[in-house]
Amino acid sequence: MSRQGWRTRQLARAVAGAGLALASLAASAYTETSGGYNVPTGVTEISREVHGLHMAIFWVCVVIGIVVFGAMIWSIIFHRRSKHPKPADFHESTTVEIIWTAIPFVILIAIAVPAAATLIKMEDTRNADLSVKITGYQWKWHYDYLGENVSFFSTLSAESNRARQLKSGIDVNAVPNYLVDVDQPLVVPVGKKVRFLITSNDVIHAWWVPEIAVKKDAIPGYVNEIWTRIEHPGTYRGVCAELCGRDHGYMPIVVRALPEAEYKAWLTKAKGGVVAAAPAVAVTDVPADAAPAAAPTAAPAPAAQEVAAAAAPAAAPAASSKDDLMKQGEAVFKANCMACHQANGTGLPPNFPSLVGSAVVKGPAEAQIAQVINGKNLMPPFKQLSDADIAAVVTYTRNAWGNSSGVVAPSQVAAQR
Ligand code: HEC
Ligand SMILES: [Cu+2]
Repeated sequence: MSRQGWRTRQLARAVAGAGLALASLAASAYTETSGGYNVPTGVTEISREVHGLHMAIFWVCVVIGIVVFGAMIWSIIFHRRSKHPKPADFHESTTVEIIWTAIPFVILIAIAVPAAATLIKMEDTRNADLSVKITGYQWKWHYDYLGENVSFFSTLSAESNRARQLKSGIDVNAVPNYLVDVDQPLVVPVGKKVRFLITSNDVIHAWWVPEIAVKKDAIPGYVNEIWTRIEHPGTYRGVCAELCGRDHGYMPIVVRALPEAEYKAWLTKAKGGVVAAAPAVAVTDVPADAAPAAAPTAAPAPAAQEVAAAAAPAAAPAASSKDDLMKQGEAVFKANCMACHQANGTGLPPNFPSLVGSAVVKGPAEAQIAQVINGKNLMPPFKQLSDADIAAVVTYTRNAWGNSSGVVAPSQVAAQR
């Protein structure tokens, strides 16, 4: 076989390989609702419309691309200098100028009409069945079910948070839903119109969940509105879509859509303050992918609560309020402090000090409260937590792991704001 023939075959093989790779890429883009390379079709009327618009405009662009590049390539080949050494010399053709203004104009109008119709639909937040206020924080989300007296923070799941630490030694591929899992998902009912009021407490964030085609900026001092009506029970994940500082990549969003009855049950529990139990109620009707993620986060909270409740019934009022503070404080600690100070309080020295026997923890409560409210060096401020949560977490750190430095009341925190 000649060297030339061998080269040609190698080339043909490479081209065929690349073609196959492209074809499978295209196939994955079209078959998956998400996780592919295309905009997902999603699970709402709006998300399907957005997908349809995206595809229609994509094909318009493909046709324009073929026509424009075709004309260019044709001119380059058939009017090259060796064929036409003396170029044609013409200008100011009114007909051509009208045509190349009119055609793009018609194309733009043809695109704008359906796009505007969908945009108007997205903006129509009237007659919502429920409203949830979403507030962006550096770096977590807060959900407030308006009029229901249910509100909570949603932060990166403990597993992801541990794995993401520098030199954590954890294989992130082994962490389910790495960086797109949270401790407490936003729970909404299926088939109901849910209005979102989106704002921020600090810098600009953006609340983005591709499968429901909701992406809105969260801007301090403004309230943006948008809505969704999810058709299928399931777990839908998203992320903050506005560069918002150091941990921008670590404030994911999880929306769990439940059948109405299960949502009601969850809401009733949440009103009793047991928000962490959400996934436990949910697992029955959500797709299989949600179950493994739900189990580890869901299990410890109710169990811990039951144990604590069982252990405490006969305690005196003062002692029981300390127990309550410790119990609440542990939950607040796990959600906000554990990544740096570790579950057992020993921290990750030298950067993140141990709280076991720490001088600050043993010292006056005022100094420790001030440090938690305002932060210090690498420790971020936690002023967004309620007085009760700060009192609880300070009490917890002062009395867990062999520490014993007394109880802090919410009123002390309020006085130091
Ligand atoms: C992003 C990591 C981080 C998080 C999250 C964090 N801390 Fe800290 N914490 C630090 C760092 C760093 C210091 C040391 C600050 C300094 O003195 O420069 C510190 C110091 C402390 C100290 C004083 C310890 C000592 O001996 O100096 C206490 C008490 C404390 N943190 C409590 C908390 C509590 C309570 C929370 C949760 C509400 C929390 N921290 C969350 C990083 C963190
Ligand atoms: Cu953000």
